[in-house]
Amino acid sequence: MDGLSKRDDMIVHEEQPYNAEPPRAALAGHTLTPLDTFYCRNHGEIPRPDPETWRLTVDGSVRKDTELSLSELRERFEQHSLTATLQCAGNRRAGLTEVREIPGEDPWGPGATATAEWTGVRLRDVLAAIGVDPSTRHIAFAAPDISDLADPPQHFGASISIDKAMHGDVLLAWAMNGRSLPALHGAPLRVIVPGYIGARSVKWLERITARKTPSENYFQATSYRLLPPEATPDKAGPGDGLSLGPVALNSDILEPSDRRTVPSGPVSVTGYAFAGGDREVARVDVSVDGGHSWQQAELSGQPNCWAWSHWHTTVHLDPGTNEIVARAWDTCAACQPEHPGPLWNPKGYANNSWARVRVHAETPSATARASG
Ligand SMILES: Nc1nc2c(c(=O)[nH]1)N[C@H]1C(S)=C(S)[C@@H](COP(=O)(O)O)O[C@H]1N2
Ligand SMILES: [Mo]
Repeated sequence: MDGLSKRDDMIVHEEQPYNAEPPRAALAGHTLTPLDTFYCRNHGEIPRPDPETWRLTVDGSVRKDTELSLSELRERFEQHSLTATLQCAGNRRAGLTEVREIPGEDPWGPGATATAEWTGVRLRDVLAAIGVDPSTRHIAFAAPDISDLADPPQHFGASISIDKAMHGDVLLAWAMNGRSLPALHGAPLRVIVPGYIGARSVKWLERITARKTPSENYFQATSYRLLPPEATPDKAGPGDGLSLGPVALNSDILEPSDRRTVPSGPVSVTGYAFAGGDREVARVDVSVDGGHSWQQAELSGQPNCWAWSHWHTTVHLDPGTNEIVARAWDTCAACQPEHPGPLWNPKGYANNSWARVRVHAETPSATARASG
């Protein structure tokens, strides 16, 4: 698919447009997610701009409207690489769907997040070279893919504040894990807004606009906003609810998988934790008694504040059904909330409740008999 095939065991939420996440265990063991395992979130048909004729337009409150080709971007600006985690606002929505149904939204599991090393140029350098008016408060991004979630259908877009845009780690990226960006992930150029919900990292970027107000695009003004539980999404209009930007502290368990049978006794547990924003993961606790007692997991360490940390510990499981739970703490000493219930919202965003998997532990002899 588009010169990039995804692994066979992807959990496909939609074929058209392609929306898929890997099974949780596939994310375990690597800080950088292999390209065939990286989740994919699309709202319209995948565009295929011709990199030769493609141009990036920079307009709005700038000194002079400017068009840049890929080679001009490469030649005029210093190249910058950065490891950053992308996390969809709908990551772990399935936990909210269990609380109450969420019509029209796919029940994403914990795999709508992944990490890559992105290479490109700094948005800041491009804006500085073109000259942005001091009245500018927001930088908007636009892409050519059309989504019929908006009525009438609209192209995908987003915006971030000028302060975030001027952070040297916001990238216009053409490469991912050392390979040119696959079509599915936004070739020839995408934005990477580290620490923010994935929706702000606009793929197939074709226009950057300096503005006094946030983008009026459906995906900035209406969607990707957290509505109060009693709101009806169909009736929500531009500006309703909370705009989502920095990701909230989150974690999940990657191994063992949910509903797996494991030998009783010592069982290795791994997972990821992502602090979001520019915070870092400070600690991860794991419990096998519903949170009465906890043990601390070993953190692999984050490459930087924009990336997840993997973690690992060994728990002791008695024969029978066990629930393993995990919770992360960040450098603000914030902890994940225990239950998804109070977090429920009509579009199913930002579920960062404790991670839980249920596993069945069998005495090793029973397991050997079963598999022998
Ligand atoms: N042009 C465009 N950019 C987009 C999207 C999209 O549908 N169209 N989806 C966004 C969302 S919601 C997420 S979570 C990330 C997913 O990036 P990925 O598909 O490369 O994993 O892309 C973002 N950028
Ligand atoms: Mo997303």
